[in-house]
Amino acid sequence: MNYSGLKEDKRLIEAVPTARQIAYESMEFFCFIHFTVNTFTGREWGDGTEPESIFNPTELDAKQWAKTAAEGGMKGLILTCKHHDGFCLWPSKYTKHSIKNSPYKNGKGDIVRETMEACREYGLKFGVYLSPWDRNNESYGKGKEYDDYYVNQLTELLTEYGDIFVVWLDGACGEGANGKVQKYDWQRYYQVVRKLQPNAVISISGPDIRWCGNEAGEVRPSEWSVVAADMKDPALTSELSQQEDNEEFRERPLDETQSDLGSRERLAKEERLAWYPAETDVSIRPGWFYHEEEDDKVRSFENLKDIYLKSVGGNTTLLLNIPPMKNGKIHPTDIQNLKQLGDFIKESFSNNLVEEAGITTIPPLDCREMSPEVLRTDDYETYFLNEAGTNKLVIKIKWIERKKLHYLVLKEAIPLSQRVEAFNVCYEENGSIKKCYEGTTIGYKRIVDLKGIHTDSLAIVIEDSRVAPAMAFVGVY
Ligand code: FUL
Repeated sequence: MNYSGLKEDKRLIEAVPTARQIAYESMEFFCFIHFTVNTFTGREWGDGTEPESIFNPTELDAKQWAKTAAEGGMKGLILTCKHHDGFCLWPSKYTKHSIKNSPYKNGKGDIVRETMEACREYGLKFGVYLSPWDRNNESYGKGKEYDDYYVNQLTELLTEYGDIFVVWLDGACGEGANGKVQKYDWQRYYQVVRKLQPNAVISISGPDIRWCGNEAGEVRPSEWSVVAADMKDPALTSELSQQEDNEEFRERPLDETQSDLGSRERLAKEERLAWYPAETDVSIRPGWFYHEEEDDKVRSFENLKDIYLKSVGGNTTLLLNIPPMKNGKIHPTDIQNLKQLGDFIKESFSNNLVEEAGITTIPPLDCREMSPEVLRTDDYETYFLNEAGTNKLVIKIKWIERKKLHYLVLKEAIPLSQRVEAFNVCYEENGSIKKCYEGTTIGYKRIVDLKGIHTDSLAIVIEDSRVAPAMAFVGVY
């Protein structure tokens, strides 16, 4: 897309991330654990009538969950403390429908605590999923009475389990036309989170992180973190997931109306813009919960790698679901594929070849205040900001000898918003310049697959940007 005809719109870069959004985005990759009565009934959405007696994981091992996540390269873990069926994995004071009336540890167990402690042990941050849609509690549909119940439960989770890095608010509700109607008091929920865990992001039906719009691991080629502020309205996510959750829904691709959320044309008529970055949420299996019959449908390492590169490398965070089996452990196939992914991430991105290369820019701004040398360090303390009014920038990387190159990692200085709209990557081979990639957005991070090219010089050509580009990091591996 050539934007040179369109006027620069400074509003587009006025939307910037909060400190808590930056902290969350920088963690990049998280584990989702879906575990509840559905694991025992074989369903995806429980109806709330399941007896507590069926919940009996005899070998539950939260340390195994945390170890699997850490070895898979994840930095945090989110547990379904209560799914739509209303069953609580902690002994909530406010309902009988919980682990305390199940055979698990004779009613003395607390899986939220076990998981939180395991996360601490393996260096993961811990987050909570507390489904607003509750098919068990009789106050559901009674307005404030249910809001009180929800807030009480939220308060338990946010005060008794240490630091929480995210509260994942699911907008799903399958009550249908004749079902119960509960108008959630979202603002009240948000206030409780802000008060009790000020560093936590509130995602999906919350104001900090948005749902990418599908559950298939699909990522927009141009993912913008600056979108219309209206997108923060939780009615939007609820609307998108009103229907019965099934494999067809989960594999549903994005439709055209959802493919462009942030181009200049798309935002031209929007009055209010916001920094509202996307999260890719996807399961390692067809279902969100474990079903034995899906043991041969676990996503392969190659598939997981592809999703990782496109999502984390496509300006979204990645939330990958790993559902434990009935016994409370993760299946060996899931562990194995995830371990391969973790090893791949570790090996692929550990040795930044820019460290041993010369780095220059056109236009050259190589004065003390603005040297491209800062692009070697992966932080936002220093960044390379092009001269005001100059939206084109070439970053050249030059080695003494030819190297085999697999991946290029680019990061914008997102504290200055998201600016780059079009770029390409060129390299030199036998005296001629070849283009090996053409892309649009960068944002928090773009990973470019360089497909093992051999070269001694690489050029990143930023062709268009909303205003002068501000780059934080360049890595070549
Ligand atoms: C959806 C829910 O309906 C699914 O069961 C699952 O929890 C997924 C992550 O979100 O909205």
